[in-house]
Amino acid sequence: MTRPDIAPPGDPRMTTIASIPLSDVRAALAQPAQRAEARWCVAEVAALFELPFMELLFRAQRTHREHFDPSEVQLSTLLSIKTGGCPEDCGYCPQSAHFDTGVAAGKLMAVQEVVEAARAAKANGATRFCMGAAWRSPKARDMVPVAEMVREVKALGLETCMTLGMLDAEQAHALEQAGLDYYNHNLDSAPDFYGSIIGTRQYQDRLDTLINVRQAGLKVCCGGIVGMGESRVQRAGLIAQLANLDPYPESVPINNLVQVPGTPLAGTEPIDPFEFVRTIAAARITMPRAMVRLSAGREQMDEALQALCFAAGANSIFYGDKLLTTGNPQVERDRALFQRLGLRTTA
Ligand code: SAM
Ligand code: DTB
Ligand code: SF4
Repeated sequence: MTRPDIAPPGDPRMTTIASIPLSDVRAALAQPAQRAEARWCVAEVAALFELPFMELLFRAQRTHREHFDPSEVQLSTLLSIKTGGCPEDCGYCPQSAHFDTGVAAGKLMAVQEVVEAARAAKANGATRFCMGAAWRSPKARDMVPVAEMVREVKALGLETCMTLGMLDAEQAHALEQAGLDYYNHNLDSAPDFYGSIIGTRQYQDRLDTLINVRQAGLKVCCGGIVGMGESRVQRAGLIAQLANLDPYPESVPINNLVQVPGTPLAGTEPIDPFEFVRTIAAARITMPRAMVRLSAGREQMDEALQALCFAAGANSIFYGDKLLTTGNPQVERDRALFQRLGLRTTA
């Protein structure tokens, strides 16, 4: 479906829209659920990126306000429950065994240690606890302790999220039965850029895991990374892929590459900060009801840039002094930022 709201004035596509009966256009605008299910083509998303910055920000802010309180931010805390030694070769990742990054391979944490970390996250104000493992996919023997972690963390009154790599249908079902709320599995990049970043797993593998997660009745957390040397059209390609998932993810983490020495992507030309904000805005416009998370890379950003991300429709962050293996702003610094911006955190 062509969207009347993204064609700039004078754009020839307006002629196409003019040829659609007005009643159809009105019906589409009146039924948000239908609009959300409409497919976005890469060119349409690229057209969003091409808008003048202020225009893009205004459109994103307008969409944000239709569905959310723009002064509210949701806090998720991450914990690496199994660090390093991963057999995959994701070119951005400090935990891949293919690269020498100084991250030591560890074992799966004990359930009670995980529960203690979750308790501390809750005491600090987080509402979601996301547990990540450096696996290609969980082994059968891992599923029992992992399910136990979900049950115990959920019992603390936190939303639970896990990111364990690829899942088959049975594993997704087992996690759902344990009470998992969200599964994080990122598409990471546009399909035509993906192969230059990761060789050990195909784009289709990721889509298959997302299908298994959805079919098990879990909520989907799925996003990507920018600043890996991709083009603007490829950033638009990532956003279009995410927005065209049916339904689109409930949570969309937008990561800015954290460059870690030893990974193949260390030394990549960093993305223009305004281009990062544009990516957030495009995610907000194309996935209006999703939680759009300003994810990795915040420690390298100043407060003004983070504020622009919130203005562009980000309404969630990773909160806590650490991401998985790299740093994140200290909680005191984040609290001061919320105070300065008059942001409230989700209770
Ligand atoms: N091993 C599992 C997997 O890949 O699905 C789960 C953990 S993995 C670390 C989760 C996500 O973290 C990746 O998909 C990627 O989007 C993000 N990530 C990893 N390293 C990053 C980096 N250096 N900068 C930004 N995001 C990163
Ligand atoms: C996501 O999209 N970003 C998080 C979470 N999902 C698992 C991970 C960021 C990792 C950054 C690099 C590190 O700390 O190792
Ligand atoms: Fe392994 Fe996940 Fe890192 Fe890829 S992103 S190397 S799968 S931990």
